Amino acid sequence: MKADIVVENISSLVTLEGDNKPRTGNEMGNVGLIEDGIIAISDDKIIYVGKGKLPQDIQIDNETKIINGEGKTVTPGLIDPHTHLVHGGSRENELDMKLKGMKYLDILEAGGGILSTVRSTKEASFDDLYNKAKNSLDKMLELGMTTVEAKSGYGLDTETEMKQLRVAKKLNEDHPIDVVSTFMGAHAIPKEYKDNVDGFIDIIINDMLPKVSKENLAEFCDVFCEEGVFSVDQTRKILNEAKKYGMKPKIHADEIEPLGGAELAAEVEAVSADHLVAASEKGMEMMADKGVIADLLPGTCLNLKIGKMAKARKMIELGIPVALSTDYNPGSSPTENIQLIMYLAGLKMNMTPEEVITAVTINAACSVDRQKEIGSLEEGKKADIAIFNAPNIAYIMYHFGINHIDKVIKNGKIVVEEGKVKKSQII
Ligand code: IZC
Ligand code: ZN
Repeated sequence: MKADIVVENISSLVTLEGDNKPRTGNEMGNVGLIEDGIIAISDDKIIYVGKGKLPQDIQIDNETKIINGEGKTVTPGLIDPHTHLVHGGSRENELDMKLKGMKYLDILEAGGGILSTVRSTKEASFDDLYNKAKNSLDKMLELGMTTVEAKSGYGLDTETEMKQLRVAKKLNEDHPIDVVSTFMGAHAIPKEYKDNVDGFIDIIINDMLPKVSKENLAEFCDVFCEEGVFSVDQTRKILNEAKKYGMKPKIHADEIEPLGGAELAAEVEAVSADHLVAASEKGMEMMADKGVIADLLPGTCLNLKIGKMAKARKMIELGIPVALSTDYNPGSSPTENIQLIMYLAGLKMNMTPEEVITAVTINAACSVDRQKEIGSLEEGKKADIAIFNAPNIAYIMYHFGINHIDKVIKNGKIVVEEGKVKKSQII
């Protein structure tokens, strides 16, 4: 077979080779590292991963692009399984309130927070939302991300929820990054339903879910299960309905208050429970038992000034597969920078560099149910590859606050060079 691209002499080739299952416990530290590695690509697939030279049956000719991997770390393209990518406006006006000590849920209660972004998103046209989200996707690609989950939830009415999801679908078609969609109509309670939450849930169940499903706009369904937002019973009801349409459950669980979101995630066999800063020990044990992925978002904890982080070490010890995300959104985590999240996971949650890489590759792939195609560098998988200007993975997390990406290969095409999106990729 002929190779179109070969990356050779790779100082640290991090393959994550394995069985396409979420990694737990000690397995999270085993990243399949090859020193002096080599990887070959044909069309959009990986055809060889190994050490030293290519075997005889892989041909190269003068059309083959050869990349020197000396001094570089090569990993699977990074995957972000939790973002609120598509939204209108920004919320820098809340910074002052936050610095004066006002809490996230109090800002929401006063009609700001998510509800402020709902107003901006309703006002925005399809093109406004598309262009803003595309800009973020370009930044994400430059930071090494090749697959990103994107939630709705800034419409809270059927039409605007569907507008957000249609934007995500179009971006998935147009942009090099793969966008995986999640319906999150249950993200906040609209003001007009403040005293009639069940009325709003009826709309989610009887209007939004059937229409979103009919247009095939979402693969997952998520609910913000939190004090003053949706209760455990309400979350259960919505997710059980979503399952009837084939949507896989995710939960914003125990982000601020210990409501029992982790327990519910185990009960409904959610693919992931996200945040979990306030999760109970029993909830964590139940998640471990059911194999629910803990998707942790340390950037949000930092930015909300909540003064603590999810107990990543405890979760790994209990055998919960851990993934990491930016939670990119205009309120609690306005950053596209997964490399910054990787740094925080290490320095603030004591995850090792190996565990962190596992959490943003194979475990993140499992969190968006794409583990058969992406998340590791193995023969037959998609050629989604991040090449870092770093001799090893520890260096990426140690030298913090900058972008370490040299190149990104997506579907077998070089889409980022010297840390910048190639012009031909810009639609
Ligand atoms: O816009 O504040 N936590 N949802 C739940 C968010 C944060 C996003 C936001
Ligand atoms: Zn979120």
